[in-house]
Amino acid sequence: MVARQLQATMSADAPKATALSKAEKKQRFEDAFNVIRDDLLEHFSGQGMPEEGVEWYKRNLEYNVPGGKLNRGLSVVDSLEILQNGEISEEEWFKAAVLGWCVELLQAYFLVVDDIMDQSHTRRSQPCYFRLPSVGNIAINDAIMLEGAIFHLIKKYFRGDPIYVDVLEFFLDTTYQTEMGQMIDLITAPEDHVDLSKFSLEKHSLIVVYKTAFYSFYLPIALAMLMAGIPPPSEPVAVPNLRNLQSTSNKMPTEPYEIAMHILVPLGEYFQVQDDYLDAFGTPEQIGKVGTDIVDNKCSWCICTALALASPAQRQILEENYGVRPPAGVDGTGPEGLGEAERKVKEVYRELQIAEKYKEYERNYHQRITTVVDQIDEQKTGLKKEIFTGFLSKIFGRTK
Ligand code: DMA
Ligand code: MG
Ligand code: MG
Ligand code: MG
Repeated sequence: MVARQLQATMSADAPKATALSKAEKKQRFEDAFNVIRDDLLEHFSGQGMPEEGVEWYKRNLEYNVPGGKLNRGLSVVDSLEILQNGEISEEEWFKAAVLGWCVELLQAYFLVVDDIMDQSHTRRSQPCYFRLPSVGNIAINDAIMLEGAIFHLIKKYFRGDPIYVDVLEFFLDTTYQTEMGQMIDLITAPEDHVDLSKFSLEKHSLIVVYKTAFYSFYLPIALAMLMAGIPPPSEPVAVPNLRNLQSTSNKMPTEPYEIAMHILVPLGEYFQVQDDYLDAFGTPEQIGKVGTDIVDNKCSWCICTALALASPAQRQILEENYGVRPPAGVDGTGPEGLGEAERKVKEVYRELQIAEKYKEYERNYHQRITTVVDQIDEQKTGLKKEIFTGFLSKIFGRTK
């Protein structure tokens, strides 16, 4: 069954990737998920696992992996195609899709545990996985299995390939960086002690670059670069100066992976600022989740920006109402809507025009990233500007 599906995905008369529309490319990528899921289930079942376990694992995979925007996963295949000027064999396409789905598995793993730690309610317009009555704490092991699945798949499809160890290293390094970011995110937001003086835009940059930018932006593009034969860096790639992210004065590096890092780290920062903005200003229908940053006492871009602008009276209101949990049952998902404290914080956000500040930030960031991308020397580096502009246009102005 799996072999047949794989063959169909890879057959010689399959359409040339570049000839497909955006929707068709997405569909093709989504179809590859079925092959990958069946690989994992077949291997699991082959260990002598009971049918009940196979069903459980299948639900874990189907509930948590495929339902997102797929920007991260798709950008592996899209970028490889761009880097090779559309010259991509069926086998290469499928291997890139495997890596793309591995990035989506990593994302699913982080999200399942993130929702437990953030005590979120909904994700991708459905209840968070751990909220399913039959799941609960089993979600923790299920998340860890999603991570394990990545390494099983990489081994299955890349063992013996010259880039095998580099691929593993990229996954391991970015996973560790994400965990560091999640840790700082969590300890900066203690549940029992609100101290707004711990928040600043600098702290915010540090958190979001580590928790989001590396795995969401650098990882997929670096994987595509590896597959395209761009030799991996001999030294670990330096993280750009975070204090300087918003200026164009960071010097443009010359090594391809450093250039990618130089552009993708600010892009990832911008993406997480959008996530923070949408947490407070997006509707649950739009974003598929109910925002929890205010009640969770998170060091979000919105509160950091508000604190920089607030009058003493407004600061007082923020001090009294930020990080205050509403009464049981009031969680923004029911008819009662938001708790009183959260409403008051949002009122201050409105007075301070945080939404307008965000639009301004977005315009500036777009401008800055475009300026840096323009400086890439495609001949010398083997890179293509389009990888970065493509990623930027996928997320610019997003509302979900
Ligand atoms: C998410 O940060 C970061 C990771 C590594 C999952 P977040 O809690 O703001 O994400 P979300 O708003 O999607 O819960
Ligand atoms: Mg969260
Ligand atoms: Mg979180
Ligand atoms: Mg968020």
